[in-house]
Amino acid sequence: MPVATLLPFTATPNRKSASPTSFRLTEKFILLLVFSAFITLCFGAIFFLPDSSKLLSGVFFHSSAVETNTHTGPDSSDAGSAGNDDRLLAKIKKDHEKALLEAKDTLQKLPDVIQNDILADKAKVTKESMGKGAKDGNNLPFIEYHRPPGATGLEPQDPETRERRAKIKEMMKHAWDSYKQYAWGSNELRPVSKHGHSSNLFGSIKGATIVDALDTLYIMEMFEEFDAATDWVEKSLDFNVNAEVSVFEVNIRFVGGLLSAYYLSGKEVFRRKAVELGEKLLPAFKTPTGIPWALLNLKSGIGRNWPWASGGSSILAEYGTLHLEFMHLSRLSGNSEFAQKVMNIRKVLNRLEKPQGLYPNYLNPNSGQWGQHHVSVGGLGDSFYEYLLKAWLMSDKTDEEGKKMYYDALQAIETNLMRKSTNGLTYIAEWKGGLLEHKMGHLTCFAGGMIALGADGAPGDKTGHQMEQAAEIARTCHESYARTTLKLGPEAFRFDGGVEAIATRQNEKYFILRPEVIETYMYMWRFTHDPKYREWGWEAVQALEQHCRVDGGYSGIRDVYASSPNYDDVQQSFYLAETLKYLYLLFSEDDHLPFEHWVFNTEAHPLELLVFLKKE
Ligand code: DMJ
Repeated sequence: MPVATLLPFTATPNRKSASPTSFRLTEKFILLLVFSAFITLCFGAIFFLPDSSKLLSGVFFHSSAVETNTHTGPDSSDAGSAGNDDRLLAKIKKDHEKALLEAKDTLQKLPDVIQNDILADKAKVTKESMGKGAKDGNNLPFIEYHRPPGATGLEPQDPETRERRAKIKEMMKHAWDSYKQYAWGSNELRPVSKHGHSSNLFGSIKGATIVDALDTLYIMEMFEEFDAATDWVEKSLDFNVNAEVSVFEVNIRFVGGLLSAYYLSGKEVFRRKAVELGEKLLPAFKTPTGIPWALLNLKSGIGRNWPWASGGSSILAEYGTLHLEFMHLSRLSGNSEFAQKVMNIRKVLNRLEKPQGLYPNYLNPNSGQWGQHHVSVGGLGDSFYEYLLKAWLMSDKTDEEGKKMYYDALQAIETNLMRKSTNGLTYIAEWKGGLLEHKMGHLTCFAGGMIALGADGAPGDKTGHQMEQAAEIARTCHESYARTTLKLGPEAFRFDGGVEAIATRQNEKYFILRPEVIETYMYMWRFTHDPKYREWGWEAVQALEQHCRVDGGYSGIRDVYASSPNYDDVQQSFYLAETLKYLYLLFSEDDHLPFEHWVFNTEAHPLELLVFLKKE
């Protein structure tokens, strides 16, 4: 068919040749109009094709859901796919509108609200995934770990201090290596007979020395040893035991040790283990008053008190020394029960009448009444006072109740228990039903450090006065060492019968590597920088080396007045947790575990101030 028949309006019958150039102008114009109308029609038709939405969605919203539905769904027949595509397109449109609205909302929020939302979402995801995969059932919330300041310290500038600090690290190495060699996995080491030892305080829980020493290894940068200890905790630390433990001892050494190891290293295993153990201790609070039992069977959850404690009483220094650890457990587990339990202890105490403002050491958990009126800042009472002050400091000074209880108690102690000897030594006596026993325990010597730590916040301009008291207690405790033959302090010393700062009873002459005197030197050094505190600490180091160091570690001694040591054959776990740590810090710079960021639990385990943990 000739082209001309197809173009009726442009063809001219009389023309021999039909070349396009020979068209007239109007014909050209009409041809152009028809052609452009055709092109427009074709282009427009693309948008009416049934598959156009698919084409567009493929380009702009690559979605697997779209692909799945369009290719494999039950509606994939030609007839159904158009309707399906429309539904998908509508859904995509709706999702995008929702996302836009959410983005708009988010942009209107304050940055920390946005951050909190993100953290809550993360926590939810972690919790869900842990719920699926956790082995030990601890569903812990997500916590972003920040490396805290002063976890390790710089070398001291002064060469002598540097050398002394290095010596203390060598002592730690000897204590640790000996434990590792002869008693690995046991609670403590028998350094003379060279085997393991366990007191009944920990039931059949094992590894007290490992857990107690973790943070000391870390701050001394003994990382190889720290890793070996971590590995043991991961694989062998087991709280699923059918045994009775001391709630207080397990809390201060195990829970405290694990918490510090977590804060220093950020390793989740320590947080998990601390919370797991904390949960196992909770049944101890099942008493009519909520004042916990001293002893608890970890399997049955049955508690009881020491048979010797006044009429079945719980003990002030035990139930009063859970606060710091339990506040941290609530923080790290997201379970407020821990905090509620220890806050309730305060409630019970605040309802009670206190004789002369003093806290008796015994309290019956059934009746909520005091037992025997024995008051002491040493054994049975000591760390209760310490935890009131430290709870206030740890709360960034917001815990006004803790603050008031501490300073009121200290005032009552000053009035009723603190005395000066004939030759001017300040000491803290014990109070029995209104009568003073002029005896001071080695344990009481921690009070110098505590009073110095609290002096800055003392009400009524008493800061200077309390610093003087702290310095005097440090001097008295130093005298208790200086007046012995072996230059190590006795368990208790007296100020009666013509003696001052000397043990007079045979059963008070022993030294079991306790830390309290050195602890006070460390605090006094930090607050005053008086070189005598480092000198006194160094005297103790020399005595420890000379009389307590043996081939298989360090041993306590039975009589500090004897001419040569008679070993008790126990290397206490607190020697590594406290004594050596406080010595190391005494010869370190102040920015190593700075007080602005850390408080030490009563076993010298550093815990961060809670305010720094809120920042995530
Ligand atoms: C430690 O376990 C703790 O310091 C506790 O508060 C009292 N005594 C020992 C060390 O002497």
